[in-house]
Amino acid sequence: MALKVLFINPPWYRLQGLMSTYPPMGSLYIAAVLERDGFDCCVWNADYSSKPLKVSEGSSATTTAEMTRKFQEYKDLLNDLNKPVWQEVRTVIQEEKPDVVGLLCYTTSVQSVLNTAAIARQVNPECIIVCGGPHATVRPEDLLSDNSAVNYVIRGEGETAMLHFMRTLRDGGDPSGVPGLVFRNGAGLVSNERAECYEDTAALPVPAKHLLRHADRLPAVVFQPIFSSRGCPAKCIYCSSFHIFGRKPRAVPVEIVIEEIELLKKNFNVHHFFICDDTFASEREHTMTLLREIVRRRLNITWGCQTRGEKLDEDLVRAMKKAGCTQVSIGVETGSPRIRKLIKKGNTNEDVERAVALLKKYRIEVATFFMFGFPTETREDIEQTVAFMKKLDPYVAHCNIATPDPGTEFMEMARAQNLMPATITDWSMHYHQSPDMFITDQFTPDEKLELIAKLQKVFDAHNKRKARLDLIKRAPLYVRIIMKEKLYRHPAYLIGKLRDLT
Ligand code: B12
Ligand code: SF4
Repeated sequence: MALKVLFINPPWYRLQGLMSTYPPMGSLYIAAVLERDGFDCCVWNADYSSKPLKVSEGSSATTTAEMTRKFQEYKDLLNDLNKPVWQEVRTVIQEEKPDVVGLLCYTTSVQSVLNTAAIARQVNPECIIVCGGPHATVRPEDLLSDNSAVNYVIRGEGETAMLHFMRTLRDGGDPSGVPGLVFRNGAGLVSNERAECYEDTAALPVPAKHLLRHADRLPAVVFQPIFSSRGCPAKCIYCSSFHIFGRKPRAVPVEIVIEEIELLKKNFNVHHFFICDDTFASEREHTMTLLREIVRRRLNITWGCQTRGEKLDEDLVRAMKKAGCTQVSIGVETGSPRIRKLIKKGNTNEDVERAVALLKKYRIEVATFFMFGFPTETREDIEQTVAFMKKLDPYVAHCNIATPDPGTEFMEMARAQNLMPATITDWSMHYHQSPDMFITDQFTPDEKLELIAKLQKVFDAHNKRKARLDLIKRAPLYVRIIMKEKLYRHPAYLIGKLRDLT
């Protein structure tokens, strides 16, 4: 009998009364590789709900203040396994009956991963539990303490290592030689050397979205994310991405991206896509070829992407528009040139202004990310950032609290300035809406809370005004999208989206 693997993205937004539609793409890539080899796989995003919850994902900025307000509720849910969300985790594991449970672990979700593993162990004492993802890669020790139910961690890109691991289990062998594997051995941990990053991107599979649990009941928006490259050459001090993908951009061959788009159109009725590359157009020539191909094949799609200001020039933006681009997200982060230098953003305010102006010229919606609370950041720096946001006047402006994640230069800097403890055991407050972050030493604790609330209010007001105006101006377009994507079949999702405006 084929071994069954259940991949889970443990609940995190759900613990804050929100949901995320984004599927665990890493698990879907791995599941595609395993399926090809005869394994039975199911991928479950426990952060998606069919109930009408507000939708919090990259595109939703109005929920930021709400997440901060719900901090205590989040902590309570995290620590009480009798709550309905954990009962749901138990039920899904009971129904799917996996031999192997694969868990995606971010820094914020360590406790949620440990809870999910404990539940899986209760349901089936024999099952094998393996974790991967950004936090598991940098700090496997947090998941492999003596009382944890987790058996193994696989560091880095998981496709090849997980295949190797599963084949060994199938053959009744000992997986301890799998590259990137970390496991307990007596009092300590053994950590095998990682394999190189997937250099041959042509060998990467199309993510197996059909293996999502109840794929036929999910709205088209769940199927939107695709990738045209892995890896980002920039060195922003707060970013963890390089731990998984390295710094060398690796483009996915154009034919594979096109094949994936066609498949998603045909099988899941997707007409709008989100290209989630860390930095879209890192490899300009590859991107231009992809754009030309989308036009040549008359794919008739719309799409969004995320990139850096200096990557955009007029020829590229024109080609993006022609190929159906409707929305671009840019990591602006700050309006203060001093902070921009400190965080090694590697570009200037002028680069960002130029990019935003270009996108507006071609009527492409601009979403922007900002961060506050870096070490030494002063009131004046913050005022410069707010002024810059207003000057750019984007369609969406995300207000984030700068968060030092493990393995980043930002964490080292914070520790060197005594702004972060040397040892951290509870990672549950390490996220961009957490009132425990905002570590600059320029304010008293009360001033910080006041400032965070004020900033979130300014950004929320900006976003709601823009979204309401847009809804009025482009009502017929939204009706068309609802009809085309058959969103009327998912009223809970639509209500969740509309709740963002309240
Ligand atoms: C899209 C995205 C989101 C989406 C969806 C997240 C989701 N649920 O999947 C949204 C917007 C909801 C989101 C939210 C957040 N995100 Co985010 N996000 C991303 C982004 C841009 C792409 C994720 C992706 O699909 N990657 C592509 C896949 C193929 O890569 P992957 O997931 O890493 O998978 C590979 C390996 O990790 C491994 N692997 C993954 N899962 C598993 C499981 C097993 C069993 C095994 C063996 C291996 C394995 O193999 C995979 C294939 O090679 C990444 C940046 C990035 N480059 O990944 C940031 C990133 C993951 N996010 C990050 C952060 C900080 C957050 C937030 C904390 C932000 C916040 N609110 O404060 C939240 C946390 C949400 C949560 N659930 O805990 C950080 C994570 C840092 C960290 N140390 O954890 C990243 C790396 C960004 C960065 N530049 O630093 N995010
Ligand atoms: S541009 Fe984005 S992905 Fe690249 S290093 Fe900076 S934050 Fe990370």
